[in-house]
Amino acid sequence: MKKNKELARIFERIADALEFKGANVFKVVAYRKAARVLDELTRDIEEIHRAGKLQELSGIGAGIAKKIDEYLRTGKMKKYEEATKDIPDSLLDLLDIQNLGPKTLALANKKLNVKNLVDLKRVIKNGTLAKLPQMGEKKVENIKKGIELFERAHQRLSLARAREIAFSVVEYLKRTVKLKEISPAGSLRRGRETVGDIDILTTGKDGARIIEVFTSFPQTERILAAGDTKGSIIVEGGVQVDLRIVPLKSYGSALQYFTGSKAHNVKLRNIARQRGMKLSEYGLFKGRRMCAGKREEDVYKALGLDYIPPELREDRGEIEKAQMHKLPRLIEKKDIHGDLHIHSNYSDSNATIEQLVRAGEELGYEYILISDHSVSARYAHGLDLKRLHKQWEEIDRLNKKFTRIKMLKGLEVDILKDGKLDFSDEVLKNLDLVIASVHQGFTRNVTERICAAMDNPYVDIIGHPTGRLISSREGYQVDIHKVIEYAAETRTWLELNAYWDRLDLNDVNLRAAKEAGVKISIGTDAHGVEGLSWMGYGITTARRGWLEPGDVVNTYTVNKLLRMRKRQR
Ligand code: DGT
Ligand code: CA
Ligand code: CA
Ligand code: ZN
Repeated sequence: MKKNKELARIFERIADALEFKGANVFKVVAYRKAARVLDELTRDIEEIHRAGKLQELSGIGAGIAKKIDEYLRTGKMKKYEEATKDIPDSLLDLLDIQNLGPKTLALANKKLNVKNLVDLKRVIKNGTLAKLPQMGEKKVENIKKGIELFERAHQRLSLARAREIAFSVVEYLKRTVKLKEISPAGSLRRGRETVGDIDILTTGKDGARIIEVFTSFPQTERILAAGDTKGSIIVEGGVQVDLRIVPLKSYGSALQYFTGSKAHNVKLRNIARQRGMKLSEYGLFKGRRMCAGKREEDVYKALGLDYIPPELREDRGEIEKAQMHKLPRLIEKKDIHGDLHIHSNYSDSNATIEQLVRAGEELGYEYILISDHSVSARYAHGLDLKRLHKQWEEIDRLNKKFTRIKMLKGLEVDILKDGKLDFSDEVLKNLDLVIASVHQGFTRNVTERICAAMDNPYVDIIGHPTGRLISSREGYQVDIHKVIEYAAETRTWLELNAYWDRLDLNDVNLRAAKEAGVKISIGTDAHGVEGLSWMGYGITTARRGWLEPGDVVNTYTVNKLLRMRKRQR
């Protein structure tokens, strides 16, 4: 039934796009209707197509039938490509906002360059939307209400928050009832940067009792469902947590199923079918015989696959690699020798260098890079040459005191609006490692400026290369593929900034960087001692980007790290 949903979505998008462009209402209505018919259809559209009976469906006329046929044969639909060309998805998404019609949106796009939700909120706040012809305060007020609803429906949690909530629920359950096995599942277990709802899986005899305990979790705001095998609650801040209870003999297959992703599961089920087996959350079966179910590893094994770590389960080629026994050996926490992006109270952090080095030592690190902001980052109390020298003295002094860990002298220099850096090479060459980052002029030739910075032999790392903030900012106007290419050419390292609201580069870009032969440097961008613990989000994201120890410079010893710098070669 996968194609039913795909086609419904495509027709919905065509309708959105046509509406946005101000097309004839009847056409728009016809596409919306086709979308609804497909969405609600209980039979598989592929079967109906094979039987040549598309036009017998009520609500599907000859024109639409032809398009369905085109899509099912070729995997493409010309009309869709035509209609949505030049209109970004982020813009069409906004049509789901109540009280914001396509005409208004088109006008806001044309006159105020609104392309996404962030833009829309900006033009509401600065009053320019209200000043458009036929708008006014009242209408804008209604749109604002629509945005609130839209956000509530589309809200996703940060990975950090989701981990925190899941951890406290799991600890509470373990403390309160006896459980054999318990684990988070879903997107949280796969380590996605944002999580829609939290899924937890457990085993246990007395299901009703476990659910009762679950729904009495102290931070519960509302109970959505409470049965013998499934419970669903809303906790503080409107976050949904689902708990499922399965028999021990099905724990592995259920964990596999509820970890997802959906696309990964679909492919896995097909492989089972090809082998004459049936895979579900209850187990892997051949006829009535259960081939695997208790352990997740066994499910993969019985399908002829190597075990696939949850972070890879996105149907991005991991199943094919597992068949060929060619999965990457993903990086782990224990491979990391140090943190390569840390701020101290010399710029905008509240931690002293001594506190930071103690924290690094506690984590078992061999080195940490002290990388404060440079002089032009005034908002962050950036360092001028005099204070930089003072910091070096302190680092030298502490390096004598702490012998198990080495503090490296670094700096996060600003890439200025003209592509220059705010310290000369004469200064930079005395540093162990230099990070260069964009903190200003987000729309001004960012790609060129970053490439110019990479030309500098003393710039080792480009910090947070796209500049996005997951919760609130799309990032600079940067051609990340050009940046990756040029990083490979100049042998500059790109950062994986592990701060949970950045995770920049993201999983997809990390993989592209790896394939281009670019080395990755992971830094927490800690602005306090607690920040050092964000390394875990970095590792998870690195794993989602298929990174192996050899792809990440934090796995080097301090000597190798310094030897591998651009300037040594
Ligand atoms: P989220 O919550 O939006 O961040 O994403 P997930 O992946 O956690 O999705 P969710 O919570 O809807 O479902 C959890 C997992 O359960 C999902 O990754 C795969 C599995 N699952 C749920 N519904 C279906 C389904 O209809 N078909 C298949 N094959 N798997 C499903
Ligand atoms: Ca989920
Ligand atoms: Ca769920
Ligand atoms: Zn920065």
